[in-house]
Amino acid sequence: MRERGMTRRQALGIGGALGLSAATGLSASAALARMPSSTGAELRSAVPLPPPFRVPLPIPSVLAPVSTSGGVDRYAITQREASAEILPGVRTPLWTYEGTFPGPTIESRRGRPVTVTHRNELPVPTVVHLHGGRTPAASDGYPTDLVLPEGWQEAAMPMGHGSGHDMHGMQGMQGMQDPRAVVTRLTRDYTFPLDQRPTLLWYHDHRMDFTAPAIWRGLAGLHIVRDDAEEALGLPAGQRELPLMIADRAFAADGSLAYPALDPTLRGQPGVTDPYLAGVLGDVILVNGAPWPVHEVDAARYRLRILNASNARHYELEAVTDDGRRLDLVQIGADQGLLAAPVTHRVLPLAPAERYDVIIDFSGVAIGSRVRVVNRLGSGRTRDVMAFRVARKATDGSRIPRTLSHDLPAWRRSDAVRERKFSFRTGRMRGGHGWLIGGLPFDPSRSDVTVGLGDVEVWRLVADVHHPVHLHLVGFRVLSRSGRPPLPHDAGLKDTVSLRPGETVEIITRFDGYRGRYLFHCHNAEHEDMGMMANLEVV
Ligand SMILES: [Cu+2]
Repeated sequence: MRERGMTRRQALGIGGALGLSAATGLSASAALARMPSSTGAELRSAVPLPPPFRVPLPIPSVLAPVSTSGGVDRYAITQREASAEILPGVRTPLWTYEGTFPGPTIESRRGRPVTVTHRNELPVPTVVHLHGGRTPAASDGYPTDLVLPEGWQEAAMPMGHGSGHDMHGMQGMQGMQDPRAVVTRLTRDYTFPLDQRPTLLWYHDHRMDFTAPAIWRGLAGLHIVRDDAEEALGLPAGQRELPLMIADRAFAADGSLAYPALDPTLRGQPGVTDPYLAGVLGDVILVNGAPWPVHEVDAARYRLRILNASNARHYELEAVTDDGRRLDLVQIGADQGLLAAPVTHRVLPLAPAERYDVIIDFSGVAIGSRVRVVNRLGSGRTRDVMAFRVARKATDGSRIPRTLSHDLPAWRRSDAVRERKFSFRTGRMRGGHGWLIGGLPFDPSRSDVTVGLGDVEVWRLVADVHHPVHLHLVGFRVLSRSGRPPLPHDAGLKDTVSLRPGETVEIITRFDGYRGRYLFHCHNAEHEDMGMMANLEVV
C-alpha cells in the first residue's frame, strides 16, 4: 500500500485541524472560506481498480425473522469473518453480519418491537448500536457493553484493567475502568421497541476505541422502519425504492481492506498512524458494497434512501445526465423520517452517518443514456459514486405529495429549560493527539451531561474542523448555523448534524423516550475512537 506524499487533502486534514485550533483569533467566516472538503487523509489502493459503472448495484438481502410470535419479530445475526469479491477478481476478507457487507437489512414496522440476537464469532469483542433508534439504554450498544467472543481471555481485555504500557497518546481509553459496563459472552439480545417515526436506520459496531476499524472491515447494515401513513403517500416503492449505503474503502496488495491501525489485530492498542489522525479516507467509492456500481432503471421516479456510512468522507452529491444536465434531488426525508414538505436540491451535502431520503425522476432522460451520481468534493476516481442507466419507458403511478407529514416536533427556543455549549476540537490526550468535547476526551466513568426526561434543551455545538455530531436516543432540529438560519438540507428531524470548520450550530431537542446512560459523539469514526464522545444521562 502506497501513501500519497503530503497531498493537499492530507495537509488540509490533520494540518488544517491543528492550524485552525491554533488560530484562536480566526473568525468563523475566515475559517469557512478555507474549508477543506473532508477532514482526513486518503489511503491509496495497491491493486488495480475497475473502471466505473460496470459492476451491478447489489441490494442487501432482507433478513427473515426467526419468529414473529407474541407481537415481537425475532432475528438472529452471527458476526463472523467472511470474504467477498468486492473488486472483480479480488478476494477481500471482511468482518460481517451474517457473511455479507453490508449486512442483511431488517425491515420493521413502527411500534412493533424487534429483538435481534447477535452472536459474536469474530476474534474480538463487539458492540451493536442501532443508529437513529429510540432504544432503551440496555440495548443501545454503550461502547463498554461488550459481547466477548468465546475463549476471550480477560487479561487481553482492553477494558477494566490498568495498563502499564508506555505508549504514546493514541492508545486512547486503554486501562479505563467502567463499573457500569454490562459484558456478555458470545451472545446478546438487543431489543428495539421502534416506537418512532419511520425512517432508514443503520446498525454498526460501536466498541470502545475500535469502532472505526470495525465498521471499515464491514460491520454495518441497514434497518428500515415503515408505517401505514408513509405507505399511503404514494411514493415510489418496491423495485423503485433503493437503499444506497455509500462508503469509501482502500485495498491492500493482498486484496484485504487497507486501514492504518496501530494494531491490525484490533485487540490491543487502539488508534491509527499519525497521518490519519484526522480521519481515514479510501480511494474506492462503494455503494452497497460494490465499487462505482451501475443500476438499470425505468424512466420513472425512484426513491433513493441514501446513507453515508463512510468513516470520514463527506460528499456533495449531484445527478448528472450524459448531456450535462443536473437532475433535481427532491428531498422528502431526513435522518429521522419524512420532512413536512419536499425540499429540492441540485447538490446534496452528506456527512458521515447522515441519511437523506430523495426522489429522483428519470422520466425526462433519454432511453439508453446514463445518469451519473458524482461527488463534487471528490477528485479523480473519488469524484464518481455510481450511475443509473435508463433502460426503458414505463408507466409511473407514484407521486410526491406537497405535504409529507404533520407530526414533526415544533420545539421553540422558549420551550428550552436549559442551554448548553460544547466545543468539538482537537487537543492533547494522554500525552498525544486526541479529539475532545468540551476540552475532555471520553471517559465512561465520568458524568458529562445529565438531562431530565422530557426536558427541552438547546445545545450550541462549536467546531474547529468538520465534525458530524450525533446524539443517541433523540432526534433534534437545527436552529441556526453561526447565527444564520439553517441550510436547506438541515430540514426535518435529524440525529446527526454536520458542523463545518469554524462553525457554531444550534440544535433543539426533547430528551424523551427512556432513562439511562447514552452518548453523544462525533461520527467521524476516527475522531470518535480518539476521544470525541461524551456521556448523556437521562434521569
Ligand atoms: Cu469529529
